[in-house]
Amino acid sequence: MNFETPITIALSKGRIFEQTLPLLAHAGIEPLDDPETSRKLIMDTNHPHVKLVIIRATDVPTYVQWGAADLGVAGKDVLLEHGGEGLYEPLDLQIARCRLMVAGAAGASLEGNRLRIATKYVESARRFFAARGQQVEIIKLYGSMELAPLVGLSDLIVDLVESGNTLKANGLVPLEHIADISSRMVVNKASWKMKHGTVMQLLDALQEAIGKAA
Ligand code: PRT
Ligand code: MG
Repeated sequence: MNFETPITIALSKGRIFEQTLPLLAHAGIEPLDDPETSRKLIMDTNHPHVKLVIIRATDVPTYVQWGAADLGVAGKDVLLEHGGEGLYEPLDLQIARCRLMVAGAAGASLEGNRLRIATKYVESARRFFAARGQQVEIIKLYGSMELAPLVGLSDLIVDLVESGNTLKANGLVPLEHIADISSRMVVNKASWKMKHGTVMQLLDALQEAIGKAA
Protein backbone atom coordinates (compact mmCIF):
# COMPACT_ATOMS: atom_id res chain seq x y z
CA MET A 1 0.00 0.00 0.00
CA ASN A 2 1.38 3.47 -0.75
CA PHE A 3 0.24 6.42 1.28
CA GLU A 4 0.99 9.60 -0.63
CA THR A 5 -1.28 11.77 1.47
CA PRO A 6 -0.06 12.22 5.05
CA ILE A 7 -2.40 10.70 7.62
CA THR A 8 -2.45 10.63 11.40
CA ILE A 9 -4.21 7.89 13.35
CA ALA A 10 -5.13 8.34 17.04
CA LEU A 11 -4.85 5.31 19.30
CA SER A 12 -4.87 4.69 23.03
CA LYS A 13 -2.35 2.53 24.86
CA GLY A 14 -3.28 -0.87 26.21
CA ARG A 15 -5.91 -3.13 24.74
CA ILE A 16 -6.87 -0.85 21.83
CA PHE A 17 -3.27 -0.43 20.68
CA GLU A 18 -2.53 -4.13 21.10
CA GLN A 19 -5.62 -5.25 19.22
CA THR A 20 -5.36 -2.63 16.45
CA LEU A 21 -1.72 -3.51 15.74
CA PRO A 22 -2.40 -6.74 13.79
CA LEU A 23 -5.09 -4.98 11.75
CA LEU A 24 -2.71 -2.13 10.87
CA ALA A 25 -0.02 -4.69 10.03
CA HIS A 26 -2.39 -6.20 7.51
CA ALA A 27 -2.66 -2.74 5.93
CA GLY A 28 1.16 -2.66 5.83
CA ILE A 29 1.51 -0.16 8.69
CA GLU A 30 4.00 -0.91 11.46
CA PRO A 31 4.86 1.50 14.28
CA LEU A 32 8.56 2.09 14.88
CA ASP A 33 8.09 2.28 18.67
CA ASP A 34 6.20 0.46 21.40
CA PRO A 35 3.93 2.83 23.39
CA GLU A 36 4.25 0.63 26.49
CA THR A 37 7.97 1.36 26.71
CA SER A 38 8.34 4.62 24.79
CA ARG A 39 7.24 7.99 26.14
CA LYS A 40 6.73 9.36 22.65
CA LEU A 41 3.23 10.66 22.00
CA ILE A 42 3.76 10.90 18.25
CA MET A 43 5.04 7.69 16.74
CA ASP A 44 6.49 7.22 13.30
CA THR A 45 5.66 4.15 11.27
CA ASN A 46 7.36 2.32 8.44
CA HIS A 47 5.44 4.70 6.14
CA PRO A 48 6.94 8.21 6.17
CA HIS A 49 3.47 9.72 5.73
CA VAL A 50 1.62 7.69 8.37
CA LYS A 51 1.90 8.81 12.00
CA LEU A 52 0.25 7.52 15.15
CA VAL A 53 -0.67 9.71 18.10
CA ILE A 54 -1.00 7.93 21.44
CA ILE A 55 -3.62 9.50 23.71
CA ARG A 56 -6.17 8.66 26.41
CA ALA A 57 -9.02 6.49 25.13
CA THR A 58 -11.63 9.12 26.01
CA ASP A 59 -9.71 11.82 24.11
CA VAL A 60 -9.67 9.97 20.76
CA PRO A 61 -13.02 11.33 19.45
CA THR A 62 -11.98 14.87 20.42
CA TYR A 63 -8.67 14.71 18.50
CA VAL A 64 -10.45 13.32 15.43
CA GLN A 65 -13.37 15.76 15.67
CA TRP A 66 -10.99 18.72 15.60
CA GLY A 67 -8.85 17.23 12.85
CA ALA A 68 -5.74 16.83 15.04
CA ALA A 69 -5.91 13.22 13.82
CA ASP A 70 -7.53 12.12 10.55
CA LEU A 71 -8.65 8.81 11.97
CA GLY A 72 -8.85 7.15 15.35
CA VAL A 73 -9.84 3.98 17.13
CA ALA A 74 -12.40 4.47 19.90
CA GLY A 75 -14.63 2.20 21.97
CA LYS A 76 -18.36 2.50 21.28
CA ASP A 77 -18.75 3.32 25.00
CA VAL A 78 -16.54 6.39 24.51
CA LEU A 79 -18.38 7.37 21.30
CA LEU A 80 -21.78 7.11 23.00
CA GLU A 81 -20.59 9.58 25.63
CA HIS A 82 -18.90 11.91 23.12
CA GLY A 83 -21.95 12.04 20.86
CA GLY A 84 -20.07 11.60 17.57
CA GLU A 85 -20.12 15.24 16.48
CA GLY A 86 -17.73 15.96 13.58
CA LEU A 87 -17.01 12.27 13.03
CA TYR A 88 -17.89 9.46 10.71
CA GLU A 89 -17.91 5.96 12.14
CA PRO A 90 -17.47 3.79 9.04
CA LEU A 91 -15.99 0.60 10.44
CA ASP A 92 -16.56 -1.73 13.39
CA LEU A 93 -13.13 -3.23 14.08
CA GLN A 94 -14.72 -5.87 16.33
CA ILE A 95 -11.91 -5.59 18.88
CA ALA A 96 -11.83 -4.76 22.62
CA ARG A 97 -15.30 -6.25 22.93
CA CYS A 98 -17.29 -6.07 26.14
CA ARG A 99 -20.77 -5.14 27.37
CA LEU A 100 -22.08 -1.98 29.01
CA MET A 101 -24.19 -3.17 31.94
CA VAL A 102 -26.06 -2.16 35.04
CA ALA A 103 -24.57 -3.98 38.01
CA GLY A 104 -25.09 -4.08 41.75
CA ALA A 105 -25.47 -6.38 44.72
CA ALA A 106 -27.22 -9.68 43.96
CA GLY A 107 -30.97 -9.07 44.00
CA ALA A 108 -30.64 -5.27 43.90
CA SER A 109 -33.69 -3.67 42.30
CA LEU A 110 -33.64 -1.57 39.14
CA GLU A 111 -37.06 -0.14 39.95
CA GLY A 112 -37.80 3.17 41.58
CA ASN A 113 -37.29 6.83 40.86
CA ARG A 114 -34.67 7.86 43.35
CA LEU A 115 -31.99 5.34 42.43
CA ARG A 116 -28.43 6.57 42.63
CA ILE A 117 -26.25 5.33 39.79
CA ALA A 118 -22.46 5.69 39.93
CA THR A 119 -20.78 5.66 36.54
CA LYS A 120 -18.23 7.06 34.14
CA TYR A 121 -20.91 6.65 31.45
CA VAL A 122 -23.25 9.48 32.42
CA GLU A 123 -24.96 9.91 29.05
CA SER A 124 -25.51 6.21 28.42
CA ALA A 125 -26.81 5.67 31.95
CA ARG A 126 -29.17 8.62 31.75
CA ARG A 127 -30.51 7.47 28.36
CA PHE A 128 -30.99 3.88 29.55
CA PHE A 129 -33.04 4.83 32.61
CA ALA A 130 -34.94 7.58 30.78
CA ALA A 131 -36.04 5.00 28.19
CA ARG A 132 -37.46 2.97 31.09
CA GLY A 133 -39.33 6.04 32.27
CA GLN A 134 -37.14 6.44 35.35
CA GLN A 135 -35.53 9.55 36.72
CA VAL A 136 -32.35 8.59 38.49
CA GLU A 137 -29.55 10.44 40.17
CA ILE A 138 -26.29 9.97 38.29
CA ILE A 139 -23.04 10.24 40.20
CA LYS A 140 -20.09 10.78 37.87
CA LEU A 141 -16.95 8.81 38.72
CA TYR A 142 -13.70 8.41 36.79
CA GLY A 143 -12.83 4.86 37.86
CA SER A 144 -13.32 2.03 40.39
CA MET A 145 -17.09 2.21 40.01
CA GLU A 146 -17.40 -1.17 41.75
CA LEU A 147 -16.56 0.49 45.04
CA ALA A 148 -19.57 2.83 45.02
CA PRO A 149 -22.32 0.35 46.05
CA LEU A 150 -20.01 -1.21 48.66
CA VAL A 151 -19.60 2.05 50.56
CA GLY A 152 -23.15 3.30 50.08
CA LEU A 153 -22.30 5.94 47.49
CA SER A 154 -24.77 4.45 45.02
CA ASP A 155 -27.44 1.78 44.66
CA LEU A 156 -26.16 0.58 41.29
CA ILE A 157 -23.36 1.14 38.83
CA VAL A 158 -23.18 1.30 35.05
CA ASP A 159 -19.87 -0.10 33.81
CA LEU A 160 -18.16 -2.25 31.20
CA VAL A 161 -18.11 -5.97 31.84
CA GLU A 162 -15.86 -8.37 30.01
CA SER A 163 -15.25 -11.58 31.99
CA GLY A 164 -17.29 -10.45 35.00
CA ASN A 165 -14.31 -11.06 37.30
CA THR A 166 -14.05 -7.47 38.52
CA LEU A 167 -17.71 -7.44 39.59
CA LYS A 168 -17.39 -10.86 41.20
CA ALA A 169 -14.25 -9.91 43.14
CA ASN A 170 -16.29 -7.09 44.69
CA GLY A 171 -19.39 -9.13 45.44
CA LEU A 172 -21.44 -7.56 42.64
CA VAL A 173 -23.39 -9.11 39.77
CA PRO A 174 -24.45 -7.94 36.31
CA LEU A 175 -28.16 -7.07 36.42
CA GLU A 176 -29.13 -5.64 33.03
CA HIS A 177 -27.52 -5.39 29.59
CA ILE A 178 -27.37 -1.89 28.06
CA ALA A 179 -25.22 -2.30 24.94
CA ASP A 180 -22.67 -4.50 23.22
CA ILE A 181 -19.39 -2.60 22.88
CA SER A 182 -16.54 -2.88 20.40
CA SER A 183 -14.02 -0.42 18.99
CA ARG A 184 -14.76 1.60 15.88
CA MET A 185 -12.60 3.40 13.37
CA VAL A 186 -13.70 7.03 13.34
CA VAL A 187 -12.80 9.54 10.63
CA ASN A 188 -12.70 13.33 10.70
CA LYS A 189 -15.37 14.72 8.33
CA ALA A 190 -12.98 17.02 6.45
CA SER A 191 -10.36 14.27 6.11
CA TRP A 192 -13.06 11.96 4.77
CA LYS A 193 -13.55 14.41 1.89
CA MET A 194 -10.04 15.77 1.35
CA LYS A 195 -8.16 12.49 1.83
CA HIS A 196 -10.86 10.18 0.56
CA GLY A 197 -8.64 7.90 -1.57
CA THR A 198 -6.14 7.24 1.19
CA VAL A 199 -8.81 6.84 3.88
CA MET A 200 -10.76 4.35 1.74
CA GLN A 201 -7.59 2.40 0.95
CA LEU A 202 -6.88 2.06 4.66
CA LEU A 203 -10.48 1.18 5.56
CA ASP A 204 -10.59 -1.49 2.83
CA ALA A 205 -7.38 -3.09 4.11
CA LEU A 206 -8.69 -3.04 7.69
CA GLN A 207 -12.02 -4.51 6.59
CA GLU A 208 -10.14 -7.34 4.90
CA ALA A 209 -8.07 -7.93 8.05
CA ILE A 210 -11.23 -8.12 10.17
CA GLY A 211 -12.73 -10.66 7.76
CA LYS A 212 -9.63 -12.83 8.15
CA ALA A 213 -9.64 -12.55 11.95
CA ALA A 214 -13.31 -13.56 12.22
O1 PRT B 1 -7.38 3.23 31.53
P1 PRT B 1 -7.63 4.67 31.16
O2 PRT B 1 -8.27 5.46 32.25
O3 PRT B 1 -6.45 5.33 30.51
O4 PRT B 1 -8.70 4.69 29.99
P2 PRT B 1 -9.74 3.57 29.65
O5 PRT B 1 -10.06 2.72 30.82
O6 PRT B 1 -10.88 4.25 28.95
O7 PRT B 1 -8.89 2.76 28.58
P3 PRT B 1 -8.77 1.19 28.41
O8 PRT B 1 -7.59 0.99 27.51
O9 PRT B 1 -8.81 0.50 29.71
O10 PRT B 1 -10.09 0.85 27.61
C1 PRT B 1 -10.23 1.25 26.28
C2 PRT B 1 -11.51 0.63 25.72
O11 PRT B 1 -11.45 -0.80 25.80
C3 PRT B 1 -12.79 1.00 26.44
O12 PRT B 1 -13.25 2.27 26.05
C4 PRT B 1 -13.71 -0.13 25.99
O13 PRT B 1 -14.32 0.20 24.74
C5 PRT B 1 -12.77 -1.32 25.77
N1 PRT B 1 -12.87 -2.38 26.78
C6 PRT B 1 -13.08 -3.68 26.49
C7 PRT B 1 -12.76 -2.27 28.11
C8 PRT B 1 -12.94 -3.55 28.64
N2 PRT B 1 -13.11 -4.40 27.61
C9 PRT B 1 -12.90 -3.75 30.09
N3 PRT B 1 -13.05 -4.87 30.56
N4 PRT B 1 -12.53 -1.22 28.91
C10 PRT B 1 -12.47 -1.40 30.24
N5 PRT B 1 -12.66 -2.61 30.87
C11 PRT B 1 -12.60 -2.61 32.36
C12 PRT B 1 -13.99 -2.29 32.97
O14 PRT B 1 -14.17 -0.89 33.08
C13 PRT B 1 -13.90 -2.96 34.34
O15 PRT B 1 -13.20 -2.18 35.28
O16 PRT B 1 -12.27 -3.88 32.87
C14 PRT B 1 -13.07 -4.18 34.02
C15 PRT B 1 -14.03 -5.31 33.74
O17 PRT B 1 -13.40 -6.40 33.18
P4 PRT B 1 -13.81 -7.86 33.64
O18 PRT B 1 -13.10 -8.78 32.68
O19 PRT B 1 -13.34 -8.05 35.03
O20 PRT B 1 -15.32 -8.01 33.51
MG1 MG C 1 -8.80 1.34 31.86
